[in-house]
Amino acid sequence: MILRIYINILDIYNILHYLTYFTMKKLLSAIQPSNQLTLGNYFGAIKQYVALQHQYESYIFIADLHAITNPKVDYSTLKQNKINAVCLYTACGIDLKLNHVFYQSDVPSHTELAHILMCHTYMGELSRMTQYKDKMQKFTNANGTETIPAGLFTYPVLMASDILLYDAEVVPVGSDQKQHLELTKTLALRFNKKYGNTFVVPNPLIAKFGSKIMDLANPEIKMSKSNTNEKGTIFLLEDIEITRKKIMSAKTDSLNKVKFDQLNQPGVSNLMTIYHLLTQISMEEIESKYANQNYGVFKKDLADLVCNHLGNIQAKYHECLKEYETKIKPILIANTKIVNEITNKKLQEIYKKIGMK
Ligand code: AQP
Repeated sequence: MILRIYINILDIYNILHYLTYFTMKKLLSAIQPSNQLTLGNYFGAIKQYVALQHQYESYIFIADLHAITNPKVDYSTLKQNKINAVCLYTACGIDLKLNHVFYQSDVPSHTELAHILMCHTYMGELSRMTQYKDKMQKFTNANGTETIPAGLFTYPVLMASDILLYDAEVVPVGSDQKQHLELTKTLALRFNKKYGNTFVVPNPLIAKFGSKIMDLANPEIKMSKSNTNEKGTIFLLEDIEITRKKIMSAKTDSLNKVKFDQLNQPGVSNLMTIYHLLTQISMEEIESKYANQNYGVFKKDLADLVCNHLGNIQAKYHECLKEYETKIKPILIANTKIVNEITNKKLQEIYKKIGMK
């Protein structure tokens, strides 16, 4: 009896969801499987997808084509990293049946539209992208810029294409992607002005806290999958004892005061942000809770929180991985078919607008 009521509630919930689906605004976002996903990806992106999945028609893909713009990407682990990313999405609470989750390289319209947009983007605009400049610096070797792939330079155009293909209104991202979103808006407006209304102009959705988790070893830089010092990055799938050590040895300062002051105490402020995101306890409350404690006590409590949280995600991830071939892959294949139909239609509309068809 109780079971039947529960099933009925679930049915009603699903029916309501599908009824509102057609009036829902569209959301699009993605993560590159260039390495294992990090705590930064989790707080800046994945957590937002989970929170918004019932309010938007969501397209959340694995950006494998973006991943290969990184000249250091390890091709031998790329396929497994893609699978891991999907299983991590699931483990973190993304419902694969509710959201369109797919691999970018399975949807050729992304690169086709990117070429069209590339012909409407200026070299100067791309040269000003700070992420390109940062990554270029990171990857420049003895040969100077000789070995920087052109794909890294044109990355923001592929990203604009990803977004504009779906008429997405909302793009949840970490704050490092804000400038790319600005370029996407510029390209949409430029195109609409030249060829008539074609693209929806999207807006980034950037969380107040967690939009830029900093590196634990160097809190002046963003935590990244590809940072050279792995001690500064928490990978979602790493051994939690390693995570604990990384938190306990995270760089702080000599003030020994748990205080949220990003300018003067960037290290401890970053740790407080993670603490806040996991507990919802405000910064003021955290400060008063640890007013008479040293950093060691605060770090130990934070390490317990993070390790607990990651432990739960990892357990669900391993369950999902076991079912990848039988349960997850068929859903991805079905999603890919739907998404290809949507994007082919949009692409044909674009070709007509520019006078090619
Ligand atoms: N440290 C971070 N804090 C908050 N958000 C972050 N994001 C990335 N790092 C942080 C957000 O995660 C989403 C997916 O990012 P991505 O994989 O597409 O590219 P990225 O921003 O270049 O991420 P990484 O980890 O720094 O990758 P690598 O090292 O390969 O370049 C985006 O919404 C991003 O803002």
